Amino acid sequence: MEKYTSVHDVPDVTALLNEALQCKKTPWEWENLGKHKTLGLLFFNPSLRTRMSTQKAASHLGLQIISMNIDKDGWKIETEEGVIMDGDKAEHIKEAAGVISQYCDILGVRSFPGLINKQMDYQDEVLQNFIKYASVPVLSLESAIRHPLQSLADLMTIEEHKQTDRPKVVLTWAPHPKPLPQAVGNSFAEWMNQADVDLVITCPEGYELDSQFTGNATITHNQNEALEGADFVYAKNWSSTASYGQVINTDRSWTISKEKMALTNQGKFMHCLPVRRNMVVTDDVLDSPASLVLEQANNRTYSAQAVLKRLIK
Ligand code: SN0
Repeated sequence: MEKYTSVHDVPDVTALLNEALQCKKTPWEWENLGKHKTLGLLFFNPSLRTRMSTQKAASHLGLQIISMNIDKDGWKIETEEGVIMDGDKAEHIKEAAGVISQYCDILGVRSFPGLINKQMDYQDEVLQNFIKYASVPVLSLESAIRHPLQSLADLMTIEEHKQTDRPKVVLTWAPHPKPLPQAVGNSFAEWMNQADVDLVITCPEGYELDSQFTGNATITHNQNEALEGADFVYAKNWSSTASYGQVINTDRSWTISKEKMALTNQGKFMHCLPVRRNMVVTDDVLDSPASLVLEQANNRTYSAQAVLKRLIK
C-alpha cells in the first residue's frame, strides 16, 4: 500500500482484516520488519488512543517513533498555493512535508475539519497536501472526513463478536454539547459498505451523511425502528450536515439507554471513544457487558500494526 487514507486504499479488505487479527495473536512476529526505520506522527488535534495504539503497533514492528503535537510545538503551517506569507503562518506545507520525509520513512497525520466551510473540509486539504508533498507513505490518523484506523478496529471488533454471518449493524447519531467532525460516522459507514453486514443509519433531520460514504445503507430518521433487532449499535455524534458544522439538535431522546438497547437483538454497544457519558450513552449501558468500547480501543493497536506492516513494505 502506498498510503492509508480510506477503505479505497485497501485492495483486499478481508485480507487486511485477517492480517490485523493475526497481529493480535502474534504481535511480536515481525519485530524486525521496521528495523532502522522511523515512523513520524503529526498531531494537529488531541489524541489518546490513536497516539498510544499507533506507537505501540510501531514498537511491535521495531520502528522508531517521532511524535509531535504540531499545532502546539511546531510552526503554524500554510497549505494554500502561491500566497504571500505575511500572516501568522511561518512554514509552508511544501517545506514541512519535504523535511519530514527526510527524517521519517512513514508519516501519520491527524487533522480535524474547521467545520465552517463544507467544501473546504471535504477536500481534506492538510492530509492531501502531505500526500502530495511528502516522498514517503502517508497514513491518516483521522482526517477532516475519515478515520480509517478506527474503522478497521471496528470491523475487527464486529468480526470477533458477531453471532450470525450477516449481522444487523446500526449507526446512530447521538446528542453532544459541541459540534464534532463527521469523520468517524463517514468512515464507519464506508467500511461497513465493504463488509457483509446489514447496515442501517439513523439520525435526526439535517444530519444525513454524504451518500459517498453511506452507500447502500438503509437510512431512517426513526431511531427506535432502526434499533429493532440490531446486533450492533454504533453510537456517534456528528455535527449537522445541512447547517454545516452546527449543533441543530440536542434532543436527549436520542441518547442510547437501557430502554433503547432493549429494542435490539441483545445488541452490543460500540463507540470509538472519547464518549460523553449520559449524553451519547447512559452509564448503565456503557458499564454493562454489552459494551465493546474497550475491545474496540484494544483493537486499535492491531489495526494500526496491520496497516504499518503494509506501509513498511
Ligand atoms: C473526535 C471526533 O471526530 O468526533 C475524535 C473521535 C475519535 N471527538 C471529539 O472531538 C470529542 C470531543 C469532545 O469534547 O467530546
